[in-house]
Amino acid sequence: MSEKLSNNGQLLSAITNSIVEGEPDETVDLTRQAIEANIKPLTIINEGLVPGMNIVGDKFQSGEYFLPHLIIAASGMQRSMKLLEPELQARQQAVERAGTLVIGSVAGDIHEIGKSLVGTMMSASGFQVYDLGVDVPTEVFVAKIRETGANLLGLSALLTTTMTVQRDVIEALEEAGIRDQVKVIIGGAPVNQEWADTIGADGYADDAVGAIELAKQLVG
Ligand code: B1M
Repeated sequence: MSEKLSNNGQLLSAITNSIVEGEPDETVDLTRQAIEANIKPLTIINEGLVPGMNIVGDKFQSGEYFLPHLIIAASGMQRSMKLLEPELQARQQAVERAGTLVIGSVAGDIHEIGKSLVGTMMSASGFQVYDLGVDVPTEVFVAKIRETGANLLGLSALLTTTMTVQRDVIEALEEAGIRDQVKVIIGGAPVNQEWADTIGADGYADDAVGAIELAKQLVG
């Protein structure tokens, strides 16, 4: 159990350090303290948890950390997200259904946290959300759009090797004759607006807040 930290900045830095040091129990405990200290959930995510994940990613890339470090860091963040999701939901005002979103991480990609954050925030902003999870086969996206009549599709890809699958999904929508019925939003660390333009997506968002703004522009 971590000692109680009173200062908000210290608390956020301690959350970051607990992720980097691979102490998931500590991460959860500090997240709980941050919620009790009335720090906004998005601040806890963006200034506490995500910087930690980025440092872990950099250390993995430089060879200092290995796969188990990524897995432990992700478990701390995911457990904290479970505490933060109701807080995120509670702080958004209930609004009229803005649209229906099908979202998932594309085939071959098991990165879950960013995709789930986008799904939660969209749901809290009034969208009906069908989260298909990770490593979603292309045909499952197409089938879910048909089944639900969703007007938005969100495709997350965290790897340079899976970002090309976002294009495959758009091509599959075209082949199925339903490309015109749905706006496609893409996101994830290796993608950008240029990639969205290249593959004919309707838009790219850098983060969850950007995804909500974009979705509202596209179907609001
Ligand atoms: Co992986 N991984 N990983 N990983 N991992 C990265 C992505 C990497 C950048 C690390 C690095 O080398 N620096 C690197 C990718 C390099 C590349 O291709 N460019 C990498 C690698 C190489 C791998 C493996 C290949 C490692 C291996 O096996 N040798 C492997 C691949 C597995 C697979 O998918 N097939 C792998 C595995 C894993 C774990 C399973 C261990 C774990 C994921 C656990 C889980 O999700 N349950 C993991 C983790 C944790 C990471 C890092 C460290 C953190 C990712 C994360 O959760 N970030 C990551 C490094 C990094 O990102 N700095 C890394 C926090 C999250 C809130 O941010 O997901 O970016 P993010 O989402 C953001 C935005 O991107 C955006 O909004 C979100 C909120 O702000 N966004 C969207 C995301 N989706 C969106 C969709 C939208 C809009 C916005 O609209 C639809």
